[in-house]
Amino acid sequence: MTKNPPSKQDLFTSPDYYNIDDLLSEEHILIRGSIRDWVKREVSPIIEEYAEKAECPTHLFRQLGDIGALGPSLPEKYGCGGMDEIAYGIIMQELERGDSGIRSMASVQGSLVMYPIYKYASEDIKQKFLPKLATGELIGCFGLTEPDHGSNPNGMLTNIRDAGDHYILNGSKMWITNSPIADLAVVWAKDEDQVIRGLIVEKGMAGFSTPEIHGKWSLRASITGELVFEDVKIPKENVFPEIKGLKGPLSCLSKARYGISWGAIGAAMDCYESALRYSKERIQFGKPIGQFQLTQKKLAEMITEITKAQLLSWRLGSLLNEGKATPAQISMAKRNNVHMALEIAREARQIHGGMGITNEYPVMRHMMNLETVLTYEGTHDIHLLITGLDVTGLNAFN
Ligand code: TGC
Ligand code: FAD
Repeated sequence: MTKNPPSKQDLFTSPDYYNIDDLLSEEHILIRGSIRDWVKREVSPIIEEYAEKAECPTHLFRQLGDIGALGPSLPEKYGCGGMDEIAYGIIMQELERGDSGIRSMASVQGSLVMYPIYKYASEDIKQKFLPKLATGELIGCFGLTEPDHGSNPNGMLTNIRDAGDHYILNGSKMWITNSPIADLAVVWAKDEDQVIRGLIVEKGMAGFSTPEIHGKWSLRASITGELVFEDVKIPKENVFPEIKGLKGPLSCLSKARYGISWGAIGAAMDCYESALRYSKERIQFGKPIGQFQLTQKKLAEMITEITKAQLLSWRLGSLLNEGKATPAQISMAKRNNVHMALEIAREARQIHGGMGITNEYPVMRHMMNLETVLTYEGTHDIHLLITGLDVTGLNAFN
């Protein structure tokens, strides 16, 4: 993979229109600086080529471990960072500023694989997997969605059957980030009583395969696949003992959705900064396009929406730190901020004119990525209905 020419420098600084940095601790600012430096050094120079070739930069997993981006808010005794929720959010913001696919690598590993193992597995299983997942030596994936059950995971068909000293797993999962390169999968399946259970499936288990999904125009630097289970023998200790029902996987999604609310801000900031810079450099009708009122309207609305999103995620992080955030509050931030970022990417693309569709600028890549982010971890409309249910008490799902 060739690196970009040195002329294509990453000049990102990050806007802070409301002095939101004053709400952050010194540690938060230090963490942000170190993740930002890493993204500038390791992600920005290669990301366009990887996205163009639809290849996942798997060599970055170990580096994500080195910079503390894998499970940053889980306890240090398992090799994790022990950080607060705001620090976790800031890390996701900086990673997604680089590319949503890089943030996906970290948020799936931390929130969807390490978190359920930490929260629901036995101590032996935690010791076996968490330290190696934290360093990126092991890669994990999360299997909830099925070919016929996306927004409605409760209808899942994947099932486990008790076979004495082990379980037998059958079924399939679809659209699974990292599945073709994963060493283990956290999978959700129904038992004989139709109760959803969580379990760990390990690479190499007989009857387990992970075919890759090709042809994505979005999240191209992230690898996606299926999980196929044909009479897979699962040791009993790999099944989470206590957690039962949909709240198991949904509790993991709450963690990841919160991270995405910050990540989307990163993508939006990158598009905004690129558009702002371009608007001052690009001359039409004898003046910079940034001098036209219509361009200024776009930029003014962008920075307003970014600022509102920053405040939303910061406040949500504070509520999470205090143990007070509700799943519906998390839903609102995920939906609002991803939609905001996608709108900004589209407007920024317009400000760049024809150049906006090329890989000279990051906006089209962010825009295409955000189409996935709008859909995964609960679609935009599902999150609207979660808020609708929360404010009316009336359930649109049943
Ligand atoms: P419902 O009856 O509402 O809830 C069932 C149980 O779960 C509890 N609960 C939650 N618990 C923790 N966190 C949350 N966010 C929770 N939301 C609900 C709820 O209290 C209840 O508990 P209990 O004790 O009463 O049993 O369930 P429902 O079947 O009506 O479904 C509701 C709905 C539609 C909101 C839910 O199914 C949903 O969120 N659907 C969207 C599916 C989704 O988000 N899939 C994501 C797949 S993973 C993914 O996309 C990863 S992308 C990774 C990347 O690359 O970054
Ligand atoms: P559907 O549920 O079929 O929805 C189609 C449309 O119908 C949507 O617009 C939806 O909003 C709408 N709709 C559905 N129900 C309702 C309703 N009740 N009211 C109004 N509108 C409704 N899943 C995992 O488990 N693990 C992963 O790692 C993972 N990674 C992913 C990576 C990528 C690149 C993608 C694209 C998806 C990934 N997903 C993953 C799956 C993702 O979570 C699902 O795509 C998402 O939940 C939507 O499910 P679906 O695609 O089946 O769409």
